[in-house]
Amino acid sequence: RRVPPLKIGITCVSSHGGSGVVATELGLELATRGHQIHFITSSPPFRLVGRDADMTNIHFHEVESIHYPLFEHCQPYDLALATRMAEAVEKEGLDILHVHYAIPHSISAYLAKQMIQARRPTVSLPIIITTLHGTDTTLVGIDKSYMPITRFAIEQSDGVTTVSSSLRQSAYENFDIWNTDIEVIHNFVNCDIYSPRLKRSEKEFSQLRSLYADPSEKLVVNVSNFRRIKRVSDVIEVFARVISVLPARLMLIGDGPDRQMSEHLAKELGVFDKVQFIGKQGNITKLLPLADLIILPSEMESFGLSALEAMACSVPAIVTRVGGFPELVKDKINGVICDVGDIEGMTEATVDILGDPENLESLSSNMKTITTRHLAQR
Ligand code: GMT
Repeated sequence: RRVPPLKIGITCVSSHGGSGVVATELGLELATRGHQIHFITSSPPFRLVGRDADMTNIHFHEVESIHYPLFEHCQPYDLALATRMAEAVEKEGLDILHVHYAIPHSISAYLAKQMIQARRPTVSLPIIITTLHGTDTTLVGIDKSYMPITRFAIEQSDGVTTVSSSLRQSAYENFDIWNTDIEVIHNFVNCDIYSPRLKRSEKEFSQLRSLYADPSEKLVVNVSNFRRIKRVSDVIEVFARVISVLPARLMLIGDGPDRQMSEHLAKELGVFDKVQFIGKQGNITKLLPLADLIILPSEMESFGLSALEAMACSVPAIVTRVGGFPELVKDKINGVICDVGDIEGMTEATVDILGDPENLESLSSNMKTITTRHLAQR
């Protein structure tokens, strides 16, 4: 069904995180289909910066919040956002405000709508779509200081989506909103940019890979924001056991609060020279295809976008039995699912995959078919 061109405001966390990635990719895809996309964010979304894509239908509205000494501990960004949203709706005639994260984005959208209704009753009101990504529902949103307002924002939205069935269930349970219609729309990746050995010759591929591992070594990867919940230390523990069995290197992409502790652990376990902490990277689509395996041992993951990104590059994933992971990874078919903290289980799975070329090949090819099917259904 062809949808007439719409004017869509998109708000997301622009500095980091899978939710911003999904929001950006959605905006880009909608723009290529002729819709006018208006990002209303504090800065241009990080995946948009330097992206070689057609920006014809993409617009950006920067949310500037003042830094006033009186608000030393609480710059009221959500109010500045509501103001900018209302302006964008009035000026551009936006049909939809699609917000990623209930807190604070959904609340700002609600306020914007109220402002327009009160001041400009002739302006048609936008539809508010809220996409829940996880932390807003499973952690911050259920903190008692935010719970009632988050529930209110979800209930006031015209449409609510979650990135996995597991997250929908948590939203129903945590907020007791059983009468709210929540649609599950799984995260997705753009297979034109996430693909095995992306448009690169064997020579170019080997050259790039040699920066991170020797040809005789397997390359294991983890992508995270180094928050405690990501359990990067488990990856290092597993890796330290694995290299006593087979030659390998570990590439840790990302940065955050646990990075120092992780570096310390790698030193303590005597594997620091085999672990590369490469920080935040803009060229993740080039790095992921270099890996043989991704390990994501998170304590919670409403979806686990990094697993899907790696899988789209034919890299099998070892993940934990939490949140949305089991909706993406099929145990022993396109990856392996272990319990949280099961270092021995993850080590065994890693050795089984990396030490057996046939197993690795079979997981990779199964995964490609399943992932492609999963994406094509969207
Ligand atoms: O996991 C984070 O710390 C970042 C957060 C975000 O804002 O991107 O991730 C959440 O949303 C992603 C995109 O939908 C999901 O892939 C992640 O699983 C989810 N994180 C958690 O549920 C902890």
